[in-house]
Amino acid sequence: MKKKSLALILCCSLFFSFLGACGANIGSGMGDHATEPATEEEKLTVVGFSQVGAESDWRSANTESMKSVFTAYNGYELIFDDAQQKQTNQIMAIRNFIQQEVDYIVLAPVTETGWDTVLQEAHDAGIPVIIVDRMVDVSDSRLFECWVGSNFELEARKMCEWLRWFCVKHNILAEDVYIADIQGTIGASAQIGRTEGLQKAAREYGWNIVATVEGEFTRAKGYEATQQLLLKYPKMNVVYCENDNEAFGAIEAIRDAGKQVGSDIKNGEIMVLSFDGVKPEALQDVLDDSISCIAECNPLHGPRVEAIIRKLQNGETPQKYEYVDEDVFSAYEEIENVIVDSKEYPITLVTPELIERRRAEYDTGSYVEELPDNVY
Ligand code: GYE
Repeated sequence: MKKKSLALILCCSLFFSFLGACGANIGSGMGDHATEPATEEEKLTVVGFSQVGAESDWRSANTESMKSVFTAYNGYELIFDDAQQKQTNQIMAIRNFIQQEVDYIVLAPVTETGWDTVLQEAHDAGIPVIIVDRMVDVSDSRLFECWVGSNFELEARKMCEWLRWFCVKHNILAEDVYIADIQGTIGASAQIGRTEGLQKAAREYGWNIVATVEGEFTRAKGYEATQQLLLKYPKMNVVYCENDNEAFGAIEAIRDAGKQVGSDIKNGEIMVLSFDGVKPEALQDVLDDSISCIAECNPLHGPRVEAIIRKLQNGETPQKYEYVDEDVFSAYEEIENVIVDSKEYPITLVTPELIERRRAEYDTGSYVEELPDNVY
């Protein structure tokens, strides 16, 4: 894409310079957009992106992924708005985008409900809306073009299958499993799916859920919640964190309470489970047995949303709901895969090499720019 854009922009520049329109100034595509008024041919596509906030590593990677794709170099002007986890801010941002007559609105909604009115306004203004990450629950699905994100309940079910097999392999009885669920932001699709997946598995396998508490997807809340849970529920031996940042807080709280983090729950360790697997630190925790298993949640939606916008610009109809493929990470070789709804999902073994790769990707910025296989 970048190469194509660059080629196009260079061609335009050359053409106009031959006509004398641009004088001798034939610079890079990025320089042209930044310093010169765009010609009709070079007009940037304006995208308003309402982002939830900056609550987690997942979110930061998601923001970076969007920013790295929607650049002037690639033919876009991105108007980015951080809603600080508040739906009212998102509604305000969307209204501003409508007033500014952006070409596309991209919404990463904080919760599922409460979007009908503002999306109707965008619809009436003729601005296509693309939903990314969490879903919206609206009465008329024509209020948005399409959605791209993760299957959060599937993530949870893969995780629970891993836990089930771990218990089988280590002779841990279901009745001896005491789980606390530290939930994400209540009403967010990621919370709803991950909580439901656990509840269903607990019912099916006979695990005890000792508590279900809010953690807002943050490290601070993960710490605070775990601290209180440890005091209230001495039998708790599994902390099911609905994202990595909560898990980082939970690990710290367990250690601060003088207890051991780890998978050996038969001998008093407290197992931490998590979702996302974004930062190398999270994978390192898996290797160190501080987090026993992570169900991956992929934040690299920038190229996916861009592919959707290109389709819309070409008059094509994108798929209404696009789920991305995701891994499960663990350092236990004995569980090679899990089966959910008759489909087999491999478990990716976390190794020092895998962590190094992720670290290098982070250091060079290639993690956020990575073009996932299933985009084109
Ligand atoms: O798992 C969490 C973030 O909606 C998938 O939100 C996203 C979740 C992600 O804050 O870390």
